[in-house]
Amino acid sequence: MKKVCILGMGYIGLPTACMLANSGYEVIGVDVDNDIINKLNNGKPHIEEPDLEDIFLKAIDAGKLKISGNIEKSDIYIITVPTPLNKNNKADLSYVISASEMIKDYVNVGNLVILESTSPPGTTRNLVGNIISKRTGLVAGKDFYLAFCPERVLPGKIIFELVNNKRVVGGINEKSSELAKEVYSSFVKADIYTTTLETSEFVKLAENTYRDVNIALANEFSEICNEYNINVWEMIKFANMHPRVNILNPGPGVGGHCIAIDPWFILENINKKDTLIEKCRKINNSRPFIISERMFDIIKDIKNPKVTIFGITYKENVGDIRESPALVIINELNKKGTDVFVYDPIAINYKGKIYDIDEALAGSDLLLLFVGHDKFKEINLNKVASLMRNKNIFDTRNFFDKKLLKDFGFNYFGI
Ligand code: SAJ
Repeated sequence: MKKVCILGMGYIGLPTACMLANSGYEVIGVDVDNDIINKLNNGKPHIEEPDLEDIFLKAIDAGKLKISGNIEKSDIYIITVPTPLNKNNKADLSYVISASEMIKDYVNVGNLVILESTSPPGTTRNLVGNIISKRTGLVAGKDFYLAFCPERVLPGKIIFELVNNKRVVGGINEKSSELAKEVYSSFVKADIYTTTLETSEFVKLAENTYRDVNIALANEFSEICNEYNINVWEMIKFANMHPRVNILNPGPGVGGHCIAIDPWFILENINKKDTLIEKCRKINNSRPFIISERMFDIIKDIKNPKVTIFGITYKENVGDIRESPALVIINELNKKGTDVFVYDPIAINYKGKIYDIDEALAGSDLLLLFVGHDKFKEINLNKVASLMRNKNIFDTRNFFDKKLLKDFGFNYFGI
């Protein structure tokens, strides 16, 4: 039985470790965070994700998955650590470097090393590969095998998509690609395609950049439609009836740890200036400021206004608030000394206060809907209307039924 060591027990590492452990591998999941290790060793995943707890407990109970702070000698090493963006819009590869440093003393002839963390093209070869080769004297592709295997899973559907999404894996040579493919074939039901290291690194970035550019176009359409007095949502709905058109939705900005970050990685080491990709990033980054200006316009004549924000996560129905555009708006409101009351029944790790719905709405002058969690569908609009001082609703997601809101006496504002 082959042994796999996975570094980084986060959103990707932990589910992947469980999958491999339940598919016949002996897996050791390593993390540098003692809180995460303790939680996992107490039988509780630290991530909320459908079905994760079940597959985690199955792997632990079968004795196939072990969680630890230390590396163990293995046949396969998989790096799934974060690659955040630094202040200069460059990839912070410090976690990839330290993970490579951690395994470099263990990698032996015939082993396979896989990088799964989203990274700028060239990272697997020039960073991971070089750190190991320099230390061990082993040549990548000859003495040990090296591959990049990006994931494509959607938060909220991670377990389902890990099994059912097609994958593209890139090796430093054909043998590396084939060995990496074999690892993922143990639990992936969809096709797995092989290519070069740098192509697979770029494919991952291109996917998220495509989405970012598409959303930027939708956001630009929304600005232009405002000038023409056209409802952008209706316009997009009709345009998407064309068999080859699929415009995404405008909104209050693009958040999360993927789409708002990955396009910058493409631009990191290139000479080309003035790219479409950068312009689109800027359009999407400007959204919370545009929404905030409109919001101040709605409440400009109200003395000491109280604003209620519904939903502060980076998107609907997830608890993650990383890079959420809502945090930008809250900051803008705080800067202007406006009272902000947040209501979000599923957000986790928010440093500010989250109120219950009645407290958040009592005497409010504006309800700003930032993300449309399914839970908000159960809200009693009659009660909302009775609690608010001024019945203004600014719906940035086209979530509410505009006509219904008007029937309840609300002033409706959309994008
Ligand atoms: N958003 C819009 N309009 C839309 C769609 C999304 O404004 O029409 C906003 C969302 O509100 C959110 C952000 O964009 O703030 C990103 O949301 P998302 O659902 O598009 O993407 P993520 O970040 O949750 O997951 C993406 C996925 N990539 C693609 O769909 C190409 C996922 O498959 C990737 O695995 C993930 O990034 C990742 O880890 O890279």
